[in-house]
Amino acid sequence: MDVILRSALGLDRDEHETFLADVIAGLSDNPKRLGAKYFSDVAGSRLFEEITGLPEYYPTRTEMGILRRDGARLMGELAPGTALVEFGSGSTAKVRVLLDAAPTLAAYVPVDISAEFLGAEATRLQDDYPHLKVLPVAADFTSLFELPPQVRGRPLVGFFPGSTIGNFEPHEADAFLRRAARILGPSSRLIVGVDLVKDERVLHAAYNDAAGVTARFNLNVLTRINRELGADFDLDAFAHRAFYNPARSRIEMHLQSLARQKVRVARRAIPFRAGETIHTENSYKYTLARFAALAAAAGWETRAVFTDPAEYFSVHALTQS
Ligand code: AVI
Repeated sequence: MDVILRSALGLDRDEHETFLADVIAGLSDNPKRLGAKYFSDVAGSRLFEEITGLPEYYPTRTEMGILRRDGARLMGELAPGTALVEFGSGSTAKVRVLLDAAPTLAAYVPVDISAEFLGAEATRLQDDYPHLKVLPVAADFTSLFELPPQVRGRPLVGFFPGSTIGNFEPHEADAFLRRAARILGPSSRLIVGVDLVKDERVLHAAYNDAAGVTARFNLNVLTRINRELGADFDLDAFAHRAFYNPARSRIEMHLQSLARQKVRVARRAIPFRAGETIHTENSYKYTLARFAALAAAAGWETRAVFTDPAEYFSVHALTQS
């Protein structure tokens, strides 16, 4: 499981209204678009978990390999009482590798939008690491939030794995890094997983797997809109399209209308031309230098970078400059 699990547990009334407003606005736009955050209902989260184990989807296992090999060096020397703060802790698989590599860590703060999910994972983790103070925070890490009082004044290390930063637009990635600096405070550190620019064929395969799981993941957003917003998308009339856009260094995911058609969403008729697409996700790929520059502009100095031998994926150890 990865960070995308974080909002898998259903929407409250306000979130439902926001979902509807976002869908209507996105489908009325030109080109049409939908927010990638809406992938993560229960089915979408399961499909994403399946994606992370696909032979073509290298990021998860490659990052895990780097954390296993270089976890101790990534964490470096830790001052007594150091706390680890994870942004969007969908699953604890990756942080467990860091906790094992840094047994002197005093506290772990998983920050996640889903309080229920967070509670279950945090309890399991607390049982497995009894010496560690596990202090979950239910918050949206894409806005400012308060750390628990127990970690204020402690040395802090942030952790943001999975190249989730690649799903942010560059200005959002900059804003995230600046916010993380404010939340973690002066002299803190941040460990970030970042997917790298590479042979387009490798990238293409990772988002167009032979088993069609990524296609089901992409199309699932339409199933969700049908179910939760009373829409009538015909899933056979749309196809998954994912391709690398070299000018923007990003994988783009789209859903392409296979015919001229009208779709009803909450009593509105949304027209589609044959071939028209809904842009559903971007996954930015960085070079090491480009990510270091992004981090530097947001106030983070690169202390060390670890990659796999093929340089498919990178994990950056940053300190506040
Ligand atoms: C969650 N995120 C880092 C994934 C990615 O690779 O951008 C989401 C994903 N979309 C399709 N496959 C995986």
